[in-house]
Amino acid sequence: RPWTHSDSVLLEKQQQKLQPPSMYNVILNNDDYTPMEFVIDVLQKFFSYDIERATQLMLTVHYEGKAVCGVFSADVAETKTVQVNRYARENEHPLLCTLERA
Ligand code: TYC
Repeated sequence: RPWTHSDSVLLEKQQQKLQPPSMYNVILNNDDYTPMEFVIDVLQKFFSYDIERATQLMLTVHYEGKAVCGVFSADVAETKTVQVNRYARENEHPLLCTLERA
């Protein structure tokens, strides 16, 4: 049977399945009001940092304006971002977590 356009569409779909998922940077952004202790707590709670690394990363955000706190697949990155922003709002802090394509 001759090779058709829909054959090449199918082949392309098959090949896409073999590609690794696109990855996303989860970014923590500085602000003037969120307590340092709260940011350290967030990094331990949602990103499994130990207290030393959490403190170091919090200070990087504080002095540099932002930092990548993790690189995850789209689903995980989106979930973590929503969870962090919800937790910050519940505790009435302006802390902002955002996403960017890695
Ligand atoms: N800049 C904040 C302060 O001085 C601390 C802070 C750090 C806030 C990191 C947000 O993502 C952040 N209390």
